[in-house]
Amino acid sequence: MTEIRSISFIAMGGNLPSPAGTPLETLSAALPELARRGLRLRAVSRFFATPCFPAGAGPDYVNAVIAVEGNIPEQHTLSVLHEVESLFSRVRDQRWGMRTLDLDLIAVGDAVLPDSSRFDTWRGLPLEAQMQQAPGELILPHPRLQDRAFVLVPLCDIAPGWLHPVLKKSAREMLQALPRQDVDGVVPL
Ligand code: A4P
Ligand code: MG
Repeated sequence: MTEIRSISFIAMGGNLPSPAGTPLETLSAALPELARRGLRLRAVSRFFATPCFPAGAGPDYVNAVIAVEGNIPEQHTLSVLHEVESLFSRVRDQRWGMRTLDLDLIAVGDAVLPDSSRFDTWRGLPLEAQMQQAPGELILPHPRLQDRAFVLVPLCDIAPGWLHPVLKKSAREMLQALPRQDVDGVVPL
């Protein structure tokens, strides 16, 4: 049976225009679409301009993080995210390629999925392999959240005290561990 968990965090990102407009307009337009599909938005971070990672691989992104409340199974949430990505013309061609809208599940309560050993495998994957391989199953928490200022800065906007269930560090502590220049590159819009 799928366990029920009550707070989820979703990271939003985009660096290409969509039919809704600029990345900022696309992310804004995605919020009511998520709500219309039953996700109860409890908090929305500010929107940030962030340098593309890897550097030089495309235009700057707009990123944000939202908190969603409710007892929705994570597979259902993921399918809602994919549906809303397609609504804004997301085409999956290149892994880590440019995109109109990327919606990633960052965490669902303190769930570790599919289990802690497979989570560790994905988290420990060298950068080269991460850029080639996409997991066929849901990995939670998102295996790269602790490395990314473009996730942690917005997350700290709405939930600085959220505790990573494996690393046992708060969002604020993970952010403080990042290089200063990564954090300074994330600029509120
Ligand atoms: N999947 C497994 N776990 C998850 C999860 N926790 N959340 C599966 C979402 N999806 C998850 O995802 C690939 C597969 O992972 C899916 O089948 C899903 O079921 P995808 O969204 O199709 O592929 P992707 O977007 O290329 O991969 P991913 O992992 O979302 O990419 P990243 O790592 O998020 O990188 N630079 C800046 N500044 N800002 C950004 O937002 N984003 C990326 C994308 C690169 N550079 C960026 C940004
Ligand atoms: Mg994604």
